[in-house]
Parts: sequence; structure tokens; C-alpha cells
Amino acid sequence: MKKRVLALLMCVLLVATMAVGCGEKKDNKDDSKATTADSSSDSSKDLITIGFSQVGAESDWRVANTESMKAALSEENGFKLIFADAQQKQENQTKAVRDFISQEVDVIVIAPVTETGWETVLGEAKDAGIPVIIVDRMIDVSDDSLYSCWVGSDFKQEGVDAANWLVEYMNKQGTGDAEHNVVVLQGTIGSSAEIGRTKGFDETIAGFTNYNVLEEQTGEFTQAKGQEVMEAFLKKYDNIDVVIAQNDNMAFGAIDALKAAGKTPGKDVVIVSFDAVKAAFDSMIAGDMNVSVECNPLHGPRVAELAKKLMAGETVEKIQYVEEGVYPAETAAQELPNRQY
Ligand code: GZL
Repeated sequence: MKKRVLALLMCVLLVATMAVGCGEKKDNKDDSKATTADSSSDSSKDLITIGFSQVGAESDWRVANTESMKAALSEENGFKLIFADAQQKQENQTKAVRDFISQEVDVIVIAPVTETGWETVLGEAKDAGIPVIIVDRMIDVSDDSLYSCWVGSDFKQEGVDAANWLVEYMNKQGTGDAEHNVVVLQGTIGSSAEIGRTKGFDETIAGFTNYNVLEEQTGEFTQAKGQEVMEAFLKKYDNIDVVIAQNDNMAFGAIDALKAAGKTPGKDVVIVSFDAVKAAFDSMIAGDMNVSVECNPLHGPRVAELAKKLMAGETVEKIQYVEEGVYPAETAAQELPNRQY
């Protein structure tokens, strides 16, 4: 009898021990889940989640812009970045913004491919209470409460600076009064960079009747398309002596087309470009390009600062221009070491 009682007691003891153990494991499991949740909720609580819709990777400028944004919107700087590359298609940006809204990000940042088509989706972001920062190119909306602020360049001024540099250069060459025949490789049609640079250049050069703009056509801001359009221009016109390329990558394509046609870019055909990326300085040092009008892509730190201010409930300045200059070939060698992109 005693043995049975003892055996029974042992069984009860064993079952009790197992129950407590599971409980502990469960509790531990719960605790571990709680710990993970706490730490992840702690970490997610601390980090500002940014949904960033980028135009694409079409140019050296864009690559530098993306690098600047990713470096500034890093975890060590207090951000969780969700990055979406639109591959130069606005429909991809609209989808990305809707994804950000469904993920309930804290701030949406958009580098818009083109200026129009933003009312609906930004209305959805506003209804969701998510602030929007526009960076680089601008958007054209009737209600500017759809975005909190914009950081970028004065594209029209860039176009004016290019025209003024060209006229001054030709005057210095002693051909200021001669007839000059200009072709323009435009950026993505409808993008602020294209709209501003075209308007600024065209309106300024129209004041000089000896400058004839033969044709303007988009090279989509890419080197390949820029070369293709320049080849077509060379088949159509035999008197081109100025090429305005609305970014350096299209200028590189135009330079290749001119050399293939037996021309000497930088000498018998003046090459005026925009962006002023490092490769443009190499091209100017090689004598292929005459000037590059800077377009500063280093928006990351400013966007990071703006996002933190918006999350802190501060109001921020609506329109914020970045600093830029004009870089002629004559100073390219001394400037190149200072270039950050
Ligand atoms: C300008 C930017 C333009 C660059 C191009 O701010 O939007 O897009 O000039 C880039 O190189 O593709």
C-alpha cells in the first residue's frame, strides 16, 4: 500500500513539475515575445518610419541623390527607411505612396517624376494624416496643403544661368555677334527640371537674335537616349555649333555622337550641361564639355531635419532652395577635388 501511495505521490509531483515547467517555458516564451515586442516596439517607437518614392536610377545625379537620402535617413540617425524606386514611371510612385499609407509610415517623401497627377494620392495621404515632403522636382497641385514642404533647385534660374554663360563665352571667343545654331536635349518632359531649364534658357536666349534654337527634344535624362537624339539632330542639321544638354548624362551621349560624326565637342561644338557631377569635371578636363550648371543632389540631411521637425509638430518653411553654382571648364581641374558627388 505504502509503495502505491509513494508511487502516486511521485506521479503527482512529476505532473506538477511538468506543468510549472511548461508554464515557465510559456511564460518565458511570452516573456521572450514580450521582450522582443518590447524591444522592437521600443526601437520602432524611437525610429521615424519614412516611405521614400525615388524617381529611379537614370543618371549619376540620381544615384548621388539616393546615396545622400539613404545616408541621412539611416537607423543610427533615428529613421527606418522604406525605399521605392519608380524606374521613372509616375504610376509606380502612386502605387508606392499607397503602400506607404497602408503601412502607416510616419512621413512620406517623394521625388516626383513629373509635376502633375498628384492630387488624388496626396489627398489620400492627407486623409491618413501623414505629412509629405517633396524633394528635388516640384509638383503642380491646386491645394498646397497636400504637402508640408519642398526642398530642391531653382530650375528656371539654372536655365537662365546656362544662357547667360553661353552668351558671355561666345563674346569672349570673339563670336558674340555671329549666328549660332543651338539644339537642346531636354530632360523628362513635364519634370520640373525640364520645365524650368527649358523656360529659363529659351526666354533668356530669345533676347539674342543671332542665337537660333533649331530644335528641342527629350533625351529622358539618360546617356543612351541623349546619344540617340543627338545622332538624329546631326542627320537633320549640318550647322549645329551649340548643344544644351539638360543633364550631364545626356551630354556624355551627345559627346559620343559628335565624335562619331567627326566633330570636336568642346571646340567646334560648344557643350553646355547641367548637374555638375564628378564625371562632368572629367569631361571638361578632357576638353569635351565647356560648362556644367550645378544642380545639388545632396538633399538627405535637409530632408532628415525636416522630417524630425514635422514629427515634433513644428511648422517648417514651405519652399527651401539648395545652394548651386556654374562650373566652367577653365576651373574644372582645381574644383574636381572639392566635389562631393
Ligand atoms: C534635377 C533632377 C534631374 C537631374 C537629372 O533636380 O531632377 O533628374 O538634372 C536627373 O540628372 O535625372
